[in-house]
Amino acid sequence: MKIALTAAASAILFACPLSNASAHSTLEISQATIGSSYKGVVRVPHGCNGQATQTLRVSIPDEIVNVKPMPKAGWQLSTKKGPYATPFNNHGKMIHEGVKEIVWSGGNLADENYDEFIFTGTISPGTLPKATYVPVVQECANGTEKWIEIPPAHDANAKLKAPAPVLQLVAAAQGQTVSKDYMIGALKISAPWTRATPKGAQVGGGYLKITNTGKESDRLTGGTLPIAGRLEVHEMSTDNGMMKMRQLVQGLEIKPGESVELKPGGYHVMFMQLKEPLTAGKPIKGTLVFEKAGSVEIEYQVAPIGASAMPAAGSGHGEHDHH
Ligand SMILES: [Cu+2]
Repeated sequence: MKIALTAAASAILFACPLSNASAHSTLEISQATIGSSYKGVVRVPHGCNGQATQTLRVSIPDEIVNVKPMPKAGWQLSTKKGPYATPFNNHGKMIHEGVKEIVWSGGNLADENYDEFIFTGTISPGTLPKATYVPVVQECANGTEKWIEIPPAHDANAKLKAPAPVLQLVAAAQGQTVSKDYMIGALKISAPWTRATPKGAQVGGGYLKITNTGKESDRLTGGTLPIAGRLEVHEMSTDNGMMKMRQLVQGLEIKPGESVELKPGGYHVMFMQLKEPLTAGKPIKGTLVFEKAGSVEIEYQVAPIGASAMPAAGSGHGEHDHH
C-alpha cells in the first residue's frame, strides 16, 4: 500500500516531543511465542494533527487467533469477525473464524494524552517464526492517523513514516514446548513425545498417555511413523535385575475409565528400522492405531538424546486459554 505523506505531515512527526519510537503507535509487548497466549497492548501516544482520537481500529493479522478485546470505559467496543486463513485447533475443536478487527469508538483521547487499548489472543500453533503486523488507525474529528505501513519483504528494517506496530513471532524454546492432546472416539491421547536419536540408530521410543473416557475397552495395536519401517507396541520390564523389552503382540489394553502412561522404562511405542534420525526440537507426525477407535494422527515433540522426560511437557497443556 502507498501512503502519501506531505511535507507538513512529516514535519509534525519530527516535531513530536517524544522520542521517535514512542511517537508511533506500537505494541507494548512486541514478541510472542507461537502456540502461546498473547496480550496485545496498543499504545497510542498522540492524536491526529493536534486533534483528539475518537475511534481506534486495530486489524488482527492471520497469525493471531482466539482474539478477545478488553472493553474500555468511555468507549464503545465492536468487532468484525471473519474466516481464519488457517483453522485453529483449540483442544481438538477446529475453530474456523474469529475477530479480525477491533473498533473502540465514541471516545475522546486528547492529543496531549496517552492511552492503551488491550486485547488477548493466541499465536496460531502452525505459524512459522517471523514478523507480523497489527495495523492501527486512529480517527479524529477531521482526519486520521494510519499506522499501517508494512516493510517490504526484502527489507525488514526499511525506514517507514507510519509503520504498523510489529510483533515478532518466535518458536517455543526448548522446555516450553506446547504439547497437544488428541481425541479419537472416547480415547484421549496426551502429550506425545520422543527423543532424538544418534545418527545411524535403528530404533526410537515414543511416549504418551492414553485415557479411555468411554465405556468399552480398547487396545493400542500399532501405528506408523514416516521415517520408520514399522512401529510396535512394547513393554519394558525388569527380570532378574535385567531390563527386558517385549512386543505386546495383542496390543496394549486401555480399560474404560482408566489411563495408561507410556513412558521410559515401561510401555512405549517402538519405532523400528529408522531411516533417518529423530531431531531434538523438530516435532514429527505419525499415527496410532487402536483396535476399535481406529487410526489417529498425532505429533510427537522431540526431546534431546537420552532425555528421561519431555521438559515441562507437564499434563499436556501449554498456556492456552481454557473455556
Ligand atoms: Cu521397545
